[in-house]
Amino acid sequence: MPKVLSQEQIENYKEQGFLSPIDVMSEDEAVHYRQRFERAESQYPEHAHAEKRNNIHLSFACLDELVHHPRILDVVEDLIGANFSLWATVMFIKEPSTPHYVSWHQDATYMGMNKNNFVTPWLALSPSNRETGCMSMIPGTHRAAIQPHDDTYAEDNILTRGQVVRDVDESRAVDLILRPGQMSLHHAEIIHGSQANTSKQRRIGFAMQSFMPPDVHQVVGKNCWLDIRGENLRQDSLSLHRPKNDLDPVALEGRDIADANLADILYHGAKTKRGY
Ligand SMILES: O=C(O)CCC(=O)C(=O)O
Repeated sequence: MPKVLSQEQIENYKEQGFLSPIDVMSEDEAVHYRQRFERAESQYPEHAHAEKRNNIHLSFACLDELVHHPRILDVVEDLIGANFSLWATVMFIKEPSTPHYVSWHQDATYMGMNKNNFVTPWLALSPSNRETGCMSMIPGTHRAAIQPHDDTYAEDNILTRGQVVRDVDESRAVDLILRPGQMSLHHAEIIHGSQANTSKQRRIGFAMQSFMPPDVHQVVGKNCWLDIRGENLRQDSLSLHRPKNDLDPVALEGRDIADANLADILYHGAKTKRGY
């Protein structure tokens, strides 16, 4: 029996490869989280910037709360079952009137897992729409194999390698419009991307990338995990500790290791490595 989603929503996710919008919290509550995050960001800028955007939930308590938000976890459970761990997070911020974009890609391409039945919730902490540069999905593309990606390293492309799938039928793209406090969820293999932020406000999206069931294992490189729901999930690898407060030294130590491991995975075999 699903906890939050209807059977129809679950079927839609399986069919389309994404689900959106899902209400997580009120707009007021989201503004509150945004304020807490932006306070921490300006107080500790060395822990949160464009090149220090991965695993940020290990630095700041407000983001740790979000990756444990019961409503998000209940929706994840409806999609992938009751046992899962968190692989990483990415804070995707597009500053006002900036050219940064995300090219068409499939997340799983460089994540190095044995199978790709996992899911990424993307929580909006600001309005996410065409003007601010929301994500767009190509429905059903998660059901085909991983497509060839060209690593462009294009300057304004905020993906690690600037990787892109060519010849995408953009006429089929669906924009995921979210108010603060809503999330979308997407499958590891769906083709998606996002355009530049042409508005006068920040676009802040917190990607919990990704929640994975216990039968998903790292086969390229090694990673650390934060166990989220279920028991004895990841005995074969380093488990991370939750921050008790901002910049909790034990959690931070885990972040340093997790960030380094993640970079080794995402740039495995690459000729060039960027700072994010
Ligand atoms: O935030 C964006 O615009 C893109 C995020 C993305 O590609 C992802 O979460 O997988």
